[in-house]
Amino acid sequence: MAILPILVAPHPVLKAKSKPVSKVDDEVRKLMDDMLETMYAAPGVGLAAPQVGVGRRIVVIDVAGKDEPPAPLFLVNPEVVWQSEELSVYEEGCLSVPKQYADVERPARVRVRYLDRDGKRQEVEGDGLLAVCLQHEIDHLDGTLFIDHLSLLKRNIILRKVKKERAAL
Ligand code: K1U
Ligand code: ZN
Repeated sequence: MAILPILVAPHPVLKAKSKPVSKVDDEVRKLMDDMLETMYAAPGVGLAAPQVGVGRRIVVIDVAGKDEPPAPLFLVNPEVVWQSEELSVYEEGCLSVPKQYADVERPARVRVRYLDRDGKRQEVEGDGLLAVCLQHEIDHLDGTLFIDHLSLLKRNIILRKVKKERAAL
C-alpha cells in the first residue's frame, strides 16, 4: 500500500466531475487500498479519488471512533437514492482545504447505493457523521467542495487563508 499526495484547493481536478467506474478490478481495489491508507494517515474519516488526482467515482470512508475497530467502507459509483427532508448542520473540514472548518447544512439522513470492493451492489443508510461524510465525499465526485455551500464572501476568505498558508511553506 502507499500514501498518496492529497491535492489542495484551488486545483482544477478538485473542480471536475469524475467519471463512473466501468469494472471493479484489481487496479480499482489497489487504488482504494492506497486511498484508505492515505485517509488513515492524514488523518481523516473520508477520501474521494479526485483528492488524490484520480477523476473516477471512488470513495473510502471510516467513521468508527478511535476506541472502536476499523470499519472501512469502499464505495464505487456511489449515488444518493434517498435523502431526508429534515436538515442538520455540521461543522465540516476537508483534507483538500487544510485547517479550515465551517458549518454546512445538509439532509440529516441519506441512503446511498454503490458497488463494494467486489463489484457487488450495496446500500448504506446513515445519519450523523456518516451522512455528512457520504454527502461530502459524493460532492467531491461532482467537483463540489464544502466551501461551495458557503457564501462567496466566506468561501473567498477561506481560499485566501489556504493560499497564504501554502505560500508560507
Ligand atoms: O473529504 C475529506 O476531505 C475528508 C474529510 C471528511 C469530512 C469530515 C467531517 C465532516 C465532513 C467531511 C475529513 O476527514 S476532515 C478530517 C476530520 O474531520 C477528522 C479527522 C480525524 C478524526 C476525525 C475527523
Ligand atoms: Zn473533502
